[in-house]
Amino acid sequence: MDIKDAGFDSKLIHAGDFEDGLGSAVTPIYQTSTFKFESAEHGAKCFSGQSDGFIYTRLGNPTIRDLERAVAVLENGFDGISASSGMGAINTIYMTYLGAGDHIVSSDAVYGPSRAVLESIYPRFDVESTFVNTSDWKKVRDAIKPNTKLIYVETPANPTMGITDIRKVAELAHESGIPLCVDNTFCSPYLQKPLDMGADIVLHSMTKFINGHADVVAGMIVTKTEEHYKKIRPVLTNMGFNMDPSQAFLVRRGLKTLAIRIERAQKNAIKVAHFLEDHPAVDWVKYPGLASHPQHELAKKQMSGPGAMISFGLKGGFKAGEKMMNKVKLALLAVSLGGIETLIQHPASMTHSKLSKESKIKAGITDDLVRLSVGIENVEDIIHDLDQAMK
Ligand code: LCS
Repeated sequence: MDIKDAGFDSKLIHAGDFEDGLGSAVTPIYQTSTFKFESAEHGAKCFSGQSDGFIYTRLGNPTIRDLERAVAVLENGFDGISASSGMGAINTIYMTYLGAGDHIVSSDAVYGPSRAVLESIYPRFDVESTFVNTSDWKKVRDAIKPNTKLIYVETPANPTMGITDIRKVAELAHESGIPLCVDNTFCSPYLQKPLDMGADIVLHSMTKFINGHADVVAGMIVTKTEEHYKKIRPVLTNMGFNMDPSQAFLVRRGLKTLAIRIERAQKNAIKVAHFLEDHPAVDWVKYPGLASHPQHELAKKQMSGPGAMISFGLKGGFKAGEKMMNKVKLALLAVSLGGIETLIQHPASMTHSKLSKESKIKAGITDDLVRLSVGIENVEDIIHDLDQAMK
């Protein structure tokens, strides 16, 4: 059976399997920096691309290739390119598509550093950025300029949980001949497949749901076509944003249980979101699974489930949120997300603290916003913990 024809859960277990001739049940860690060539001619053929043998781990390695092929199959893409971190993947995309005099249109609410680098580092290379609320596709249309070379969307957005219509924005991008890149970290391919909806590139911080165990930092890019793959891969390998084999091994192991982890975390998150919405101390809750979410209908259309990320604000504002975060006992007061443990954090002073006050306000990252990544503990315990902390 071709693994591409198998069900998603079967792909999670078997996609990418590397045949080493030893019958290994899982792809082992090939902890080697370099690979012996059979002959000088073979070495030359590996470098010219006439042979696909491994050369040097920065360029490729069996443990890493296994993971790249697996995530590419899960995203219905052409192939994957793994990175040292989510930021390694993101900067690879920026560097591939943006040069001096070019322009990018990006969601205004994205992971803090994804925006901060465009505001603080890329202007040095004469790259210009426009940040808009991509939940309103007309704002994307109006921001496109003759020198726009990339449209970059994060949906659901970190930390506002705003949702962007991937199909509509892909259509707009392609009318102007611009590639669309979607950061799919909050969903993983289990809940959302941007390439099937018209995106050209999808990327992940695999530190989050894909690995899922808060024990590794990693990134991945998957392209829809060979053309994009061939453009991106040499940028990543030559910049040295590559992954390490032991990192790849851990992520591949975590990936196998993605479906059951997300199912459980999501089931918990739905209950937690309703609990928060009904709680007298809570001012607002933003969760794609609640009818009160402004893009609830769109979320139902393009995501197969609402996920495990929730943002909310307390009636007492930042001071109350701060008190609550200091009182949780089960949840960890920590950044990152998408792991098996429940995490709580304050984006305005933590993950998004490097953005200017004005950028934060415009993007909806208000001071009262508390972000929750719901884990797979017993939901009664999560709710009890939040309740006692709010009291
Ligand atoms: N994209 C999204 C949506 C993210 O949430 C993150 C990290 C990244 C990219 C970057 O990935 P990394 O380099 O860390 O693997 N988000 C974090 C967060 O919200 N808290 O801590 C890290």
